[in-house]
Amino acid sequence: MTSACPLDCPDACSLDVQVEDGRLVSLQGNHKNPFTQGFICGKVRDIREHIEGPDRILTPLVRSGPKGSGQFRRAGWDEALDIVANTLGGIRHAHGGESILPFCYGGSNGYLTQGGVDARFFRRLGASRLLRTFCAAPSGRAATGLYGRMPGVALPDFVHSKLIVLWGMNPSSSGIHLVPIIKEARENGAKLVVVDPRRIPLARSADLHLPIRPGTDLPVALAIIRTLFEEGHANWDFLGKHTVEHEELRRRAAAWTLERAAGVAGINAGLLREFVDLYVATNPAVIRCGWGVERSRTGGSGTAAILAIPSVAGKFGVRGGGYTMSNSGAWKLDAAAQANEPETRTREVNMSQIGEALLNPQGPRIHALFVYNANPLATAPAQEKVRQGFLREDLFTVVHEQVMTDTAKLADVILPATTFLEHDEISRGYGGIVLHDSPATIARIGEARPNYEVFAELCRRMDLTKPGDPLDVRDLRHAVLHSDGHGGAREAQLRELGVAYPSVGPNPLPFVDSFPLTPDRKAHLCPPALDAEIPGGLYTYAPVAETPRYPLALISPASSQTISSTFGQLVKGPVPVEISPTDAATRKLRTGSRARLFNDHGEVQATVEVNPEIREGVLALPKGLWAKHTLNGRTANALVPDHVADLGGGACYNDARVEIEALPS
Ligand SMILES: Nc1nc2c(c(=O)[nH]1)N[C@H]1C(S)=C(S)[C@@H](COP(=O)(O)OP(=O)(O)OC[C@H]3O[C@@H](n4cnc5c(=O)[nH]c(N)nc54)[C@H](O)[C@@H]3O)O[C@H]1N2
Ligand SMILES: Nc1nc2c(c(=O)[nH]1)N[C@H]1C(S)=C(S)[C@@H](COP(=O)(O)OP(=O)(O)OC[C@H]3O[C@@H](n4cnc5c(=O)[nH]c(N)nc54)[C@H](O)[C@@H]3O)O[C@H]1N2
Ligand code: SF4
Ligand SMILES: [Mo]
Repeated sequence: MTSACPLDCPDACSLDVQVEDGRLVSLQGNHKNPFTQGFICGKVRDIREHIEGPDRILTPLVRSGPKGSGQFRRAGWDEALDIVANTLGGIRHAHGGESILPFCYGGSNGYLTQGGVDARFFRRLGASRLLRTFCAAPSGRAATGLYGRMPGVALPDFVHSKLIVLWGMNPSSSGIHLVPIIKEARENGAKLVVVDPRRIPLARSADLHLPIRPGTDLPVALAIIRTLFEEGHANWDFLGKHTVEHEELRRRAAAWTLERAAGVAGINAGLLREFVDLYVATNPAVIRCGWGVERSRTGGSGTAAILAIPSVAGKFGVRGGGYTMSNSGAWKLDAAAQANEPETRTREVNMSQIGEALLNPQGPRIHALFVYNANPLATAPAQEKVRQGFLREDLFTVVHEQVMTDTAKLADVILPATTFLEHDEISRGYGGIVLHDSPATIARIGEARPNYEVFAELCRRMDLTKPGDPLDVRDLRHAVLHSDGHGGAREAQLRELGVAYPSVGPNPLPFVDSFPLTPDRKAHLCPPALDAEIPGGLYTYAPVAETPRYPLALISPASSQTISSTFGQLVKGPVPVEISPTDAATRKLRTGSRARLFNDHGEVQATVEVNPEIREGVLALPKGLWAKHTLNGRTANALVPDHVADLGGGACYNDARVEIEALPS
């Protein structure tokens, strides 16, 4: 049988699933999605350990001990749903709908498991709305403001590039199907540049590596833009025809010489000069902008400035030229078509500040939290506040989950969730441009149920169902696939090819086949809407304070062993914090030492790994760790502040500034 991987990964692999008596035997990649080339990552190849493993939640569970004790008793679905419906009903009656908050993020990128029946339920409850900002909020705002989320260079088209720039993106972990494409391009003579505080695997053989300090992308990108303008390499023909506001961008970049930016970024100005010379001289040139850039105070402006570079230099219009960020803008499908209920105007809560919202709310106090598709104890900033918030005695917490996560352990009621092989799903890639329609392939484990069934049942129990609501999964699927008016052709394509493509096809050429989805179809290089969002305006650099007390920047990049925190239960601990040889020597740390990392937000105790691939002044502890992966049950997020980025209210995971010292042995 065939399926597709809907996890929060750009690639969206197509899969062959071997099943016996409803049980998964094995899983491998197939070629239905040509971009994923028939291979998949190790995590999903081994997904049976997740599906059938000892941490799987098999039945509903109701808390039987003190909050956070991890003591639960088994319950039937009827009893558990009655508790949820009655408690939510009571809270709504006593405190109003806005005292209830749904909490969901990247559990899967599927259209059937998020934003559909769940939206119907929470809209009709009058619940608070969640601002979904863990990821892609600043970069999404930047890409929308500048290019209206036009799809960028299709990843397979990187084979045509002669210069590939990986900027805050590490495909070897977080989007592996780009790696062979880069290899092929390089065999055809392409040069590779990496802009990353770490010497990522692809940087080892790159032509140029700019190991910039975290959070300094904005000055670096502005200095490149300034140099292009000042040295006669701006493409006025392209700028005049396809962009507006380029004069304003030029003005705002004017103060950033290569030397000044290099000073802020902590690199040799000669490296920046080499980059500009290579970029000017090489065509086609593509910048693959990753999500490492956006996760800091000026990450929105930083991403916007990076995305503006190919416009200034006029790099579009040829295959393999331009930029790629997220390609999800290629799709106009709407999960909310399943909701059959318009959006409400209730209070918004930024998920990246959930701890603060639970402890010191603006507006009505949150009395109930319904977590699904997320593991905030592992993934939200300000972990200490999040934990304190979840431990509030007067908070009612429901967690719908597949496995016993750190978050599930703090629930009052746990509901068992199916995995994507056990339920129907529609999903799309945000790297490769492709859509999958994948019915369940294996039998459900234990009493697990999919999101769309749980929320439909809760609607029924709370009298929130209306005539005309799509209820059956076939109707839900139909609502999504037809939500943009092209459903007929799409269904035909799915039948013929096993996948579907948007009307522009899988490899649209920016500024030839597709244009910015802005009202005038031009790129807006300093859009007023973004400008208004930032005190001081777009492209204002405001560095994170590096105090003598906390001189090190802690970053938390994606690891090849998990997808965010998904599959974390399978990762053996402890997971070490990586440190440069210089910083380790100053602090008398060696590989295997035990250390404490600390700042005013919290403390993490971890083992140490000295790593020459990491630049001085930077520590790395992967994102998605669980409590069990460190020595004191805290992870990088215990040190991450909960201030938000300049655009989109995004989390600033890479703004953690810390000190590290050896633990007494
Ligand atoms: N295996 C695996 N794959 C994944 C994921 C996963 O967790 N595991 N997560 C998925 C998700 S949700 C996402 S959003 C993507 C993320 O995938 P990526 O875009 O690759 O993002 P990160 O791993 O967060 O960071 C990428 C790189 O940015 C660098 N970096 C950190 N701070 C800065 C900075 O200030 N400037 C610059 N230039 N670089 C910086 C890091 O060292 C890292 O190498 O991957 C997806 N794919
Ligand atoms: N320190 C630090 N933290 C980070 C980041 C960072 O760079 N640094 N990156 C952030 C990024 S990029 C992202 S995208 C977020 C992701 O943060 P989260 O959205 O919390 O993602 P996951 O940790 O993958 O948790 C998803 C959970 O959903 C469950 N799940 C999967 N499918 C289903 C389903 O169909 N139904 C239900 N009910 N549950 C399901 C999975 O079992 C898993 O436990 O993390 C962020 N956290
Ligand atoms: S996580 Fe990414 S690489 Fe792994 S199977 Fe899913 S789509 Fe493919
Ligand atoms: Mo993400």
